[in-house]
Amino acid sequence: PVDPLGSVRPAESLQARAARVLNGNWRGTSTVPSRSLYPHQWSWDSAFIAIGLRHLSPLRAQTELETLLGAQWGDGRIPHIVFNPSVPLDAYFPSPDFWRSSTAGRTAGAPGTVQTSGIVQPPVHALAVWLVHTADPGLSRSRSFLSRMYPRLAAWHRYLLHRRDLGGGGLASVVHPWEQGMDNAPSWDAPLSRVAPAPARSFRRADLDHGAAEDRPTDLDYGRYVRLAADYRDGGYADGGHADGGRAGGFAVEDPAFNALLIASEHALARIARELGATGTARHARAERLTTALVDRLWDPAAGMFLCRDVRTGEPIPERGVSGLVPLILPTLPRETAATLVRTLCGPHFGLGDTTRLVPSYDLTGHAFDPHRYWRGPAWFNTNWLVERGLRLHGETARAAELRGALLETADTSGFAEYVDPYSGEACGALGFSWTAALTLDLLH
Ligand code: 9YW
Repeated sequence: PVDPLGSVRPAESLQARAARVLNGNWRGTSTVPSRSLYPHQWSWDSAFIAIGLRHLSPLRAQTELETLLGAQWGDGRIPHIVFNPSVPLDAYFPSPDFWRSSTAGRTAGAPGTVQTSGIVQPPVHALAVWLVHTADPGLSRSRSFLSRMYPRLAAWHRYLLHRRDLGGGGLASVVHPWEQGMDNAPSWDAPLSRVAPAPARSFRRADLDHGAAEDRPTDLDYGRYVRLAADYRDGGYADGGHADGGRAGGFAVEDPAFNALLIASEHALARIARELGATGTARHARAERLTTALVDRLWDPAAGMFLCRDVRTGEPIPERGVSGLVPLILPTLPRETAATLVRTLCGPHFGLGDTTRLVPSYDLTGHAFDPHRYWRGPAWFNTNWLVERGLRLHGETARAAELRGALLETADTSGFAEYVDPYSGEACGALGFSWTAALTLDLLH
């Protein structure tokens, strides 16, 4: 860069630019995922953001999580969006007047003071709380951060393990594709095809004001998302339980990434419990039982990875998505399972270190693969960060280092893009995306 007086200034470092993104997206008590596309607080975004923010400001990282957990419902659920009341209603769809949390969610204990959505997102929170604590234990203790967060996190996990065990096998189910966070992943196509779409004229997609239509989910997908969310709302956000396999006519899926993050968070909760003076043993034991259930129910030996399970049909969903690689973050995965996952990651379906430098969100050889459309092929930074962590955990240090290098380079060249073409690294979606910047900071430390 050349300033007006003609002297050359040193280029701003990657770290400084990542910090600038996060500062620009900070709204005083939380961070928006993207200034243009997502103007409120999102649940799993905030967890990833806090993991990066802790290197910049441990206080802000704690505040980010406190704000989110402050919007927790009485039944323990952490909503996937906490709405900012100063943002116009038409800036994002579905808006607070769609979810109507404080009225439709009253029985489930939705807060009256803040508007939220009524569905959830992956439980990365206990992991984030623990990592944020370790960045500045002194500050954390002086603010009683862990002792204030612990009961909320425990209630959150209780909600998922009891109210959401719709398959009856000990795992949590998602009742909407948005809950799993990978909105239009091909794994949802079959279970979603049974849902009657809401008519296109009954809602207006605000996302298309900011994002290219060919990079976003289709209108038909959106119609189905709207129908599922409206039905859940109209049922008072009640969870059916195992007896009827969830609610009649709805959508219920056991997803490997969602459950792996729950297990990783259960291990983190054990560490938090120890820090607070308990033993944490029962929590580690529960994480162990969950790991066994995950392998029993979702491991597919022929695919060499984990698959989603459709709770309605009881059958595995034969689509290879990055979600099925995320259990690599689990410390006590059987050795052979972890080794097979690494082989799958580096084989033709994901191509890591061969045809790709970042992990695509979906099978490169799959019938629905599209390198630009959202969760149907592009590489995302949060899932890649998880895989990098998993590789390191299982001793694959050279592969982890390569992936880390590719992530840092692509974050830089793409302008901290929301997601990228898995072959070329070309930026897609929004730029200046918060979790991309946050996880860049984390990888730099
Ligand atoms: C949407 C905010 C969210 C993420 C999700 C992602 C997307 C919202 O953005 O969903 O309107 O499509 O799929 O994982 O939390 O970044």
